[in-house]
Amino acid sequence: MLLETVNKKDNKIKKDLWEYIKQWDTIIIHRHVRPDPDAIGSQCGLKELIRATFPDKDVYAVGTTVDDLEYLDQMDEVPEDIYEQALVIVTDTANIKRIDGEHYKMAKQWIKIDHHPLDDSYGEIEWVNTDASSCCEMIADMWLSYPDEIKMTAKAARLLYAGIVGDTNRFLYDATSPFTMQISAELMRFPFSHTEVNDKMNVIKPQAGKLMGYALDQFTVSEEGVGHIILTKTLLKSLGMDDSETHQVVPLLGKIEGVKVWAVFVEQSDSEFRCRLRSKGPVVNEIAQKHGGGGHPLASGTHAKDEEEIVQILKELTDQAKAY
Ligand SMILES: [Mn+2]
Repeated sequence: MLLETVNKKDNKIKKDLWEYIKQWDTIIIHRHVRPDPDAIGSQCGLKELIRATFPDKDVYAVGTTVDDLEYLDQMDEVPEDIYEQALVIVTDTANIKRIDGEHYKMAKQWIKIDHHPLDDSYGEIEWVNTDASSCCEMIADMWLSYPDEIKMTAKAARLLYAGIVGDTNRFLYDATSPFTMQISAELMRFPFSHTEVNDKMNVIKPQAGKLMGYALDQFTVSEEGVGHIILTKTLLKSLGMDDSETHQVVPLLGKIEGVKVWAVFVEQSDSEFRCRLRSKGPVVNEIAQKHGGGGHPLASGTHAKDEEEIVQILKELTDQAKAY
């Protein structure tokens, strides 16, 4: 039995979007650079739904392959010349500059499906739902709006479930709603192993374990409740790791008693720092935006060009934590 509480507020846009998708024979789906399970899950889950529903359409998922996420799905090779007659759909990607792949620009029409705050508008149709826990939740929501028309498969259900689990950190984060739980329950009815997905997502590499140990040993927490850690290139090199594996450190500092907001800085090859900001209440995305980034109120990302800018970001976080 399908749930009755579907998200009604987006009914019109979901209908427009689905009707639009029907008109295209070739559809190429992109997502953001440095993908996470929600990016891959929404991209490949949508591909699978469209393919299962319309076997005659050519549907592709493109972008850089990430070894750690290959257990979810594989990327397709797409000849450049088919873009001219294709519809491009971009999932889970707030900004144009974060789209993985270049050729999307050659397509005549784009669609954006995303759950991040709208700070960069693009696409013929834009469906942005900041109440959704994940982009995968939105794709599953579309399915539940047309359950007789859109064909869900075990493969698609596995991908969408993985994205929801990934973006909610197993239903722990604030964005997890009753609707998230209901949708996840509907997906779990399909014959895939959710324990297999959970186990794969839980595995860390030995060097990531060492990095987590370093972070837990070396973090700083201020009186005002601002936690932070800086991961240098030298450190990452000594562990044989690259930046793509550092995300596992991010939730750790939030576990420390007294931490209200926290920042994880990762030095990049050009000596800039990538900065992830997280919060238990004080809003941090305005700070992220001020430094050229963006994101959700309680989870954002930005950059610092040097240590001076790190000090400035920490100062702004301190002011925000004090005011909270
Ligand atoms: Mn997401």
